[in-house]
Amino acid sequence: LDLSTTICGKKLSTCIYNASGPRTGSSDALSKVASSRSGAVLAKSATVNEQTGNPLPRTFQADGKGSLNSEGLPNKGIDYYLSQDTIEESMGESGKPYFVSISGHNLADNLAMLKKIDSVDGVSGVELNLACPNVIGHPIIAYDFDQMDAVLSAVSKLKLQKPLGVKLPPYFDGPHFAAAAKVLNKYKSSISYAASINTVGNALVVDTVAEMPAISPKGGFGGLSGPAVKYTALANVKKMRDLLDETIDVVGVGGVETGEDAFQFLLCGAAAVQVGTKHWIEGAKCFDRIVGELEELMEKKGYKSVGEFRGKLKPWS
Ligand code: RRO
Repeated sequence: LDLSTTICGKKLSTCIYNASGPRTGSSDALSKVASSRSGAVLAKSATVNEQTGNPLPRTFQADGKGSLNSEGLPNKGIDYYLSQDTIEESMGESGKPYFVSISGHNLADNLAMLKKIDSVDGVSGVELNLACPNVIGHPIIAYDFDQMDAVLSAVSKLKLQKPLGVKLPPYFDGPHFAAAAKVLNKYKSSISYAASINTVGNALVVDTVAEMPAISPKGGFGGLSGPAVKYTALANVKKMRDLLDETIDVVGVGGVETGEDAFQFLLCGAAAVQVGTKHWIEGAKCFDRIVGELEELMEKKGYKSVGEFRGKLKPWS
């Protein structure tokens, strides 16, 4: 069976890999992903300098249906994720693509990090996170289409060598899908892929016993993830695949727990599928399990390669 795919011009041995976020902050964690059947390794969104993130408690795993986080970008700073020591400790002899993610506090920070990344050996591409919901006082960039345009305009002027992916928030309304896709298409020569979706911003989990929010930062509001967001994620992948230029790949992410979930994202047109919350809960062995389940399902359906069904969701009429 052929579960391989190509992202950013690099071959991934399997089309399943980790999302930026949980268990991606250190080389120790990343090395576990590299040793699994994950097709690539993607690091935690970085800022220019190391930071500890929001006050604890800042994560909550609700009832197996959803999870909430307001981590506030805890990370070791971009230099850590770009150091040859980190890359070697993380990737070992796996030969897999290594991607970094950035989520700067402002445009200047993002541009400075992109310039740094562009000259580092062993980095296959960069995911620009325009969708973090948890930085206090900073709205989600990709919900402000003028700001999104300004960021991508400045980024495109850098004429980067490294391929660029853009991490998007979930959209919910037709005109918003269209507006986001229009901005991305405008800069298609600078964008390799769009990853949909980041967490659903500003959800609230209430603790009945304590009569308090389940997490502390931002009055308890945080990004919702896990199975609760899978259908929103599938819709975003399908819409983006329909609206984006064919040269921009769509990477699907949101609530993937099983090989069957991954299959559904691939049907909707995802070039690859990332796993965030389930990786957080289960650890890196989730990649072995999910890839195995996808293989089983493909065998049952008689598919030999992902290309045979990718993007082929059948219409009702
Ligand atoms: O670190 C976080 O709080 C965080 C980030 Br940067 C993000 O993009 N999405 C998310 O749910 N949490």
